[in-house]
Amino acid sequence: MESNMTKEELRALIENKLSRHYGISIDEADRAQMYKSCARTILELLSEKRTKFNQKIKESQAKKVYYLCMEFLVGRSLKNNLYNLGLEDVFRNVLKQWNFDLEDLYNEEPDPGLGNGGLGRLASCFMDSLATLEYPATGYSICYEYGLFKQKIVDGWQMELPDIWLPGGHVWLNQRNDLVCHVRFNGHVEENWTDEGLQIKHLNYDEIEAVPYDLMISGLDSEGVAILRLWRARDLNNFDMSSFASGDYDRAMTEKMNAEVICKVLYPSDNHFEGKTLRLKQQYFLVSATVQDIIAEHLQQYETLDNFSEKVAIHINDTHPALCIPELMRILVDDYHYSWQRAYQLVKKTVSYTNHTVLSEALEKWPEDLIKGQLPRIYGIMKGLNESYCQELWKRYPGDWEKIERMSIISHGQVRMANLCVIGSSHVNGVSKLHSEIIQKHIFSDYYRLDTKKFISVTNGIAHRRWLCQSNPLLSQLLDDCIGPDYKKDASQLGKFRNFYENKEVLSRLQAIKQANKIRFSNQLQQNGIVIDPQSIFVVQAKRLHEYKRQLLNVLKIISLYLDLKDEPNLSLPPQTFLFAAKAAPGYYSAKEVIRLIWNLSNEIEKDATIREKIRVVFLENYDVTMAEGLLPAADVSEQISLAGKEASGTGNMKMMINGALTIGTMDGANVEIYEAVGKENIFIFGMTAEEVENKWKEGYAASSYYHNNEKIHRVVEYLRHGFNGESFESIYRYLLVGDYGIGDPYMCLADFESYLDVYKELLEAYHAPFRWSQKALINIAGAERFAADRSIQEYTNKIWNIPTLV
Ligand code: 26W
Repeated sequence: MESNMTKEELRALIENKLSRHYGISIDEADRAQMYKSCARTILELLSEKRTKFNQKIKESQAKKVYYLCMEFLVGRSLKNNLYNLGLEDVFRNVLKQWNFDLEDLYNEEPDPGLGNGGLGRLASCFMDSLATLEYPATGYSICYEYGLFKQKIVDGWQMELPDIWLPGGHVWLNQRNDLVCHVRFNGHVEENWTDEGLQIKHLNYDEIEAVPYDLMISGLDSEGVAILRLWRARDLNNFDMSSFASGDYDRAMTEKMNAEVICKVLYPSDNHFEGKTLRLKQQYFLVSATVQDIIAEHLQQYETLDNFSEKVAIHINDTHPALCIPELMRILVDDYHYSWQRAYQLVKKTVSYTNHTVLSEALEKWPEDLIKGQLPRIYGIMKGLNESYCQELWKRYPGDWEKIERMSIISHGQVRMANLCVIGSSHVNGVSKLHSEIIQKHIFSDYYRLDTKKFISVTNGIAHRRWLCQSNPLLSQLLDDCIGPDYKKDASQLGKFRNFYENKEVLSRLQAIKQANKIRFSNQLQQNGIVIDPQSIFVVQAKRLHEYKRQLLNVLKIISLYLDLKDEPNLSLPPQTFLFAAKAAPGYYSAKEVIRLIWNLSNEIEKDATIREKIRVVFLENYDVTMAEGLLPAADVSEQISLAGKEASGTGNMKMMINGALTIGTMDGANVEIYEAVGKENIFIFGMTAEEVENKWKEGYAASSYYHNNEKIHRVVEYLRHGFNGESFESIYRYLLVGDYGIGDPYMCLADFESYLDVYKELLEAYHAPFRWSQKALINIAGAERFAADRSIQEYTNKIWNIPTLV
């Protein structure tokens, strides 16, 4: 939607910001000042819009959704807001007259890395949809001072540098001193029976301030503005004046720093639970401040909490904010004197939970003593919840101690957060059909049998406005020309693109667009001294580095092709560029080893002038949202090759699909639904199914049998064993064949290798027929209609949050 703002109006607004904040006029402004002045101009417009939207919500008394997540990977804001407000053209024109390029200003903005990967990016895509669909929504998270580390590769080894995003990112944050609240840690709990019943007091606690910073997210062509509220810890009181006065400055400062360290840095491990005290503090800090904030807002409007669950939906994104369940209990029982039973009912009706992973090492289990020490009152409440739940179970399953133990919240000195979430929620959902089936059948099977209706499935989706319209303007234009612009707000319209399946002009435009995006990305890389051939096939695997995602399997395939070419240099192969982008958790040694392997393979191939014409490997440093926006529209092939049953959904698969890449993948996560959407002709599926993987485990898996019995596997593994580029890869060789349990790699790379290679060869064949390939791409773009976050959000509002669609 085009806005009707005139150039004159915009000029005046920007000039006003330059003058107010810097005391300068246009001709004195540098890029950074201009970027911030544009940002402030947008904030002003968003605030006005938000005020109107708030008014409308208040009048309608609509139910509100509060989305809690330890991570939001928001990406840059300037472009997103300009696009959604329909202001890109007028800004571009005005800036041009002042000799500023809008693209340059976009690049002034740091990309806030307030998340690790899939979880945090999904949360941000959902905020975009909530705003566009005009639901009253607030996301809650922590304002980490340092986001996810910046990755640097030094001689193949990943190094981590701090992500300092606030100097450039702060401009988007609105500090709300009017909404500061207090969070209490440590101390002890005293219980006294009085005439009014049991009085519970939390004494000798340490208290810190939680200061909210709001980030506004505009919807497209809508009145909606969503708020992402980020909490920062502030310690105003704990300054030890007597130490300071007596000259002990260090001592005066330490306590203050200890408290503020809570929101210093995002934990960089994805899918791996570490059990650190500081992380527990972060979690409680987030939920305590958030629940207090939600309650205050509710009371201001309704003056009672009796209707809380009718007007409020609190969603916990994975188990990390699970402590909001006992925190809400605490406030209802201790501060508002609800009975335990009534409070529990309100909590269960208000809270819902999404599970995002089945990996056992990702499941959060906190030591009981740690929670008891850090959060004594919360601990007491969790014990209470556990006891009453076990009593209920005892009535239902008398004598079945084993089952009751499995389903309890606290057992063997550990507090199991996933169990707490299931017990304290109205609904539990998985993030793809397959994943939801797996959680019902495995990790939550006891609960599923007890209450089948509690469990549902909502397949993930992506913000197609960001991942198609903004990052691929050429494709967006083609779609406008073919099916009209309505798909921007209603992604189901994308399906109409199928009508152009036989249209040669559209298909050749599609091809030209992919080519242009590949050139655009190659040029971007060239600025960093990396040269790739935009005429080659771009084969992209971009995601966190994890064993289950099997970047290693991709490497084994490339080695196999490389060895083929070494044997037969004239082998007819279309030129291919294998692009890897991945951060490894800093302490994840084997993941870092895989990066080292990729980096060295890349160098080894570069040495051979003839081979590097045909295959080239590039490791892209420091993958983030901004890089993804350039890379994903340039992908020809999307690698989604996790071991079936392990990837909950995947969302990169959807982002590449909507940009016309073809998927080579296993029947895992949302790949299964991509397969259903496009049909077997338009996707390259290989490997074991989740069920076959399960059976293989039961049969007994031994990687070495593949090594001994399969010539191609043997050759590739031997190559690894001997090392190359002057480096040894003995550890990876051992990982593949021996592993921790003597049976080899638990993610079964070798078991899927042969079928992967076969299907990859089919893919190369298919690439030889460009017209057919374009048809397949077209079917993928059209088939992406069902992978929009808007559709996911409609399912959440209908099936989980019970919020009627606003009219
Ligand atoms: C406690 C450490 C930790 C940190 C992050 C455990 C688990 C996580 C996340 C839940 C992991 C994650 O991001 N999962 C991904 O979620 C995406 C959104 O639903 C899915 O698309 C991915 O398949 C899933 O891996």
